[in-house]
Amino acid sequence: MIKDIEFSGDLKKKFDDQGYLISKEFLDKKVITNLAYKFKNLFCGKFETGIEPDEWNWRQGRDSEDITRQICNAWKSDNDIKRLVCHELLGKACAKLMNWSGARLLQDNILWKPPGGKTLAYHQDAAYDDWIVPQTMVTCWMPLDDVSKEKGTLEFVKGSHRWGLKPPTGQFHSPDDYKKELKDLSKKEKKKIEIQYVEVPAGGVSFHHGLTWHGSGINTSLNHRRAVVAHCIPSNSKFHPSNVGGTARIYKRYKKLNSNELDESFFPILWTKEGIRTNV
Ligand SMILES: O=C(O)CCC(=O)C(=O)O
Repeated sequence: MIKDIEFSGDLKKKFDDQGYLISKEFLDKKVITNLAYKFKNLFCGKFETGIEPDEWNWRQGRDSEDITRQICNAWKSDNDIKRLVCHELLGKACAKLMNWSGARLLQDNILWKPPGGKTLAYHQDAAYDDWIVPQTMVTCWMPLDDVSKEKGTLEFVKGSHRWGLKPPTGQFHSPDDYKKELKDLSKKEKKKIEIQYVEVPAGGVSFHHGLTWHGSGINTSLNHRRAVVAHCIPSNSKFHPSNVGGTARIYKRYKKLNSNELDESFFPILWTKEGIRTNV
């Protein structure tokens, strides 16, 4: 289903230096076709498990056609998405890149940018998980279509994972200037911006560090741009005992009474070096 990428010294060093890694081959062709078909059902509200995803930011018939469509935690609603985002090799890749002893799924996203589909603002993923200790993350981004700059592919700022963590501000979905926060920051802190576009065939992959600045522009092509995303955290992460702002309002629903432990039913362990894994 997915390729076991060996993170040899060179690839690992590249990730450490750049804050991201891009590869042309990750998903099997069969998986791509099937998941692309599943996207339609999910955004129409047809959930094969009968369970609604945690966030559902675009609905067929309700929202404007040119918005980038997003669902968070589609794995709870669809078994094929679950098989992918909970895959052991995906967890292993994330853990190895981040020098963790294991990886757990914090959340998935499915993203569908239609022709003309609007921007997603530059941000750092780890800025959104201040309700987790340690506040860190790595993201595995898996396009189901060939992606390029003109399709509004994902883009990274090289080396920006060394700039420190900034709390999120501004509008995430469809801002007019999706680079505004990045430009403000680089001006204030005199940072050099070197952008890398993820340009790979369908079934490729990119991994990025939770501190890496990234975003995406308008899809100016006539074709759709779909991606499945897995956001992972260390397997031994806990809930922050007190932080409740932002997305914690949604995800702290899953906090047990008198415990900061993350429940595997909602935050499954994908891989650990001791061979521990949630039976999803
Ligand atoms: O696909 C995109 O345009 C944005 C994805 C993203 O922000 C992420 O995967 O962290």
